[in-house]
Amino acid sequence: MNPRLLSQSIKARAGELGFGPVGIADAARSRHMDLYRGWIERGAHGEMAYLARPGSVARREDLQRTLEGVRSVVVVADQYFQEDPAGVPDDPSRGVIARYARGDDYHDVMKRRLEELLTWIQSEVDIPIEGRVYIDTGPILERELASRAGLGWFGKNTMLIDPTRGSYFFVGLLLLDLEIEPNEPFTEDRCGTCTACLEACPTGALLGRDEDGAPVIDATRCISYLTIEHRGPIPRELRAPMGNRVYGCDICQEVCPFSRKFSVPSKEPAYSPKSELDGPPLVELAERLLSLSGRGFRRAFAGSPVLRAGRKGLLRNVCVALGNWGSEAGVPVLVAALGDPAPLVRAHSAWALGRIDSSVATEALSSRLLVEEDGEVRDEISSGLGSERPASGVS
Ligand code: B12
Ligand code: SF4
Ligand code: SF4
Repeated sequence: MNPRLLSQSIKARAGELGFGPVGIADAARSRHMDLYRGWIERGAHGEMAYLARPGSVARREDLQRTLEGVRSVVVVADQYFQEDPAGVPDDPSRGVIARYARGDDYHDVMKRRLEELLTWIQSEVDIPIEGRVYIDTGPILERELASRAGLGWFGKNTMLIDPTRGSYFFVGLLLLDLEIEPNEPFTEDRCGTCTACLEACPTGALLGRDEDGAPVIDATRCISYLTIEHRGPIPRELRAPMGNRVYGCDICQEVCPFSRKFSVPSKEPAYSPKSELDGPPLVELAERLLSLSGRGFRRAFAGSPVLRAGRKGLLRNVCVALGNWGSEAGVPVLVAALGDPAPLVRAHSAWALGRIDSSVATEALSSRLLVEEDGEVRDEISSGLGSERPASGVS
């Protein structure tokens, strides 16, 4: 089949499978590796070691290292926008889970459909062809390929933005050793003088554009990183700015005029929010998590993106949100969390109790200090009680 016809029929088939928009990129080497390497050298990726491994950096630069003979990349967008439930995010007693994580895991949903597309292409062309499906997890610069396939531009919030649909879409790739007519790259910057996302980011993670025009993020300050990827304690100065965001963050998309104007709810039923992840009351969510073991958590949240934070990580985040709410109604569950087997959970519940002006909270902290053996938890309790770290109550 000729490359132009092939491009048209692949796009039509991908549209039937629920993707849109769809573009084709050539398989040339990345033009932005200096930026990528500089970002890693500055440590802006934090604990996401998979982004820095030398072999995987080389694969990001050159797609041939992933699929020998690759000639084209089919880039699909999958729209996932969901409206917030009434009261969310303004009600501090409820947790906000990022839109992408309220339904089923997009990796599974998109992989099935992209594999179907690959099988269909293999049956359409009369020569044997190789293909590889990638959604998010491979060492590939997905957004660079998406902009080369004409899908949109890099906004100052670092998201790839489609000028007529906004940025609430996932990117999926199909690498093929087949020549397909590529789209024109998207070369404009439509942000203009707008700086809404830079002003709205509560933690100052967005640093604006560099001298080449690339948007820069310090991922170690981003709430999405802190609540999903980061495994240890959340830096104290970033806890209050997290507000009630307990998993991921959409603030820099919520304020973007393109997303505000064009986002419409996704038609994919698998992305419909599950009620327990759609603005859950913080107390209920904390009680549920405390009642689950690590294995119970994995079973209860199987197939959901929130699995990635793990039981400890999610409880840590919920404790921070309870502290930010600052209500006495959160004290009983935080006192229960102060006895959790995980020091990370105990430390964050101590911080949260320290922010709630209540005698029950103070008494719980004082009693725990008598038996607590973990140094970091003791530090959190002491600073929650507003004192220096006292001598250990245990030998
Ligand atoms: C690591 C990662 C993160 C990190 C770091 C985010 C970041 N901005 O880099 C954290 C955990 C913070 C994160 C958060 C989120 N992520 Co994320 N993440 C990724 C991942 C796995 C790698 C991104 C990466 O390599 N970053 C390093 C930077 C340097 O690379 P880059 O962002 O691609 O930037 C390029 C440009 O700067 C370009 N460039 C260089 N020079 C120039 C010059 C000019 C003029 C221009 C225009 C560009 C340009 O070069 C870079 C390399 O190509 C991708 C999937 C993938 N494999 O690409 C998903 C991905 C970017 N994430 C995604 C999503 C949905 C999110 C969240 C919205 C989730 C949430 N709600 O919490 C947030 C958004 C936060 C934000 N504002 O970025 C989507 C984005 C879809 C879209 N429309 O853009 C992706 C593509 C996953 C997917 N397959 O759909 N994420
Ligand atoms: S996702 Fe949230 S914390 Fe991260 S850059 Fe955007 S607004 Fe800032
Ligand atoms: S909020 Fe404004 S500056 Fe930020 S990405 Fe959207 S248009 Fe660009």
